[in-house]
Amino acid sequence: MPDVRIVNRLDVDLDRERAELIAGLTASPAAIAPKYFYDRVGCALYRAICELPEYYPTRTEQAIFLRHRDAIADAIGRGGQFVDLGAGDCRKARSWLPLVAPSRYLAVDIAADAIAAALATMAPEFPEVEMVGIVTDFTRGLDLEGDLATDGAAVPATFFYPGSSIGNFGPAEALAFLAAIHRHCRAHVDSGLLIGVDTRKDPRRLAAAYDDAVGVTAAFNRNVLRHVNRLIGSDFRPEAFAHRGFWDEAAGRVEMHLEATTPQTVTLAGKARRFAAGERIHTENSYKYAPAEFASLLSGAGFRSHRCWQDDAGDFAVFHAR
Ligand code: AVJ
Repeated sequence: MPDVRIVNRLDVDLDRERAELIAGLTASPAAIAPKYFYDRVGCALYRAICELPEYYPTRTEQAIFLRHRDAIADAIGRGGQFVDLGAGDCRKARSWLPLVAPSRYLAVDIAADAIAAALATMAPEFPEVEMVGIVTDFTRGLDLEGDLATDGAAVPATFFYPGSSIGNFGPAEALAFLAAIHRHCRAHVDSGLLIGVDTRKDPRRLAAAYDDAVGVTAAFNRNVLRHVNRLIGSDFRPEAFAHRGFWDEAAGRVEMHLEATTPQTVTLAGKARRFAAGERIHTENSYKYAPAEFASLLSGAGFRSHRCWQDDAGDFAVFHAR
């Protein structure tokens, strides 16, 4: 059996997670952090979203990766450690491993089941790669220093953050997160960041990508309430909330909300929480950046140089920064 190790750091935080969820739902406006989308059903619905005609980011990023794979692989270099932030089913990283040939692969994600299953199938395919899974919520702060290998000297690391997941952070938090990655890169010479970023574009396309015609995104959004019910023992009725997904030009972000369709009372931690008809729970922000805007975020975070690859339409951007 090849070497797979899973470190779970999430269990210790369960009480704090529950307290934060309850506080967010009691507040007005109410909010749920987007990390709660990804229970088993949520992961399956997100995979379905990625197949939707309206949801261009995944397939556009994939096309950029395919078209520029040699140039990107050259920028990354071979060997070292490949750190997959938000690895999920590890599908995206899997296609890079043969090109990048790392000595270690670190899959970091909040979804324990997903990375355990993925690493178990990947390990025999890459017997020469040490496989490590780290179950943690890195949106709270990225601290992987103890997990990165040092062979006497620091081993270079490539941080892989695809899919425009960076869009869930606001610009200030994104800057802080990128700066944390940059600090890791500085501590390990020859390290870098490979990141996918969704770009600003026609507002109608942005809105459609988050409010698709067959309602997969609506199901994904509503499903968060079932997950929350299991986590805190609340009694939300997902069917009593309508999906809202829209582009806010001034804020430069897509917002998703769940809107109560009727006045209703939910029991939360033993207390009644009233929702008026039309009252919303904010579930996600998805920021979009012009490539130049994101490039200045990278330099603000301390990265001295970067390369950028895009599709012909400019719908998505892939950056390698060091
Ligand atoms: C996984 C955060 C990149 O913001 O586009 C997809 C999640 N939400 N449809 C995104 C999502 C609704 C997705 N990210």
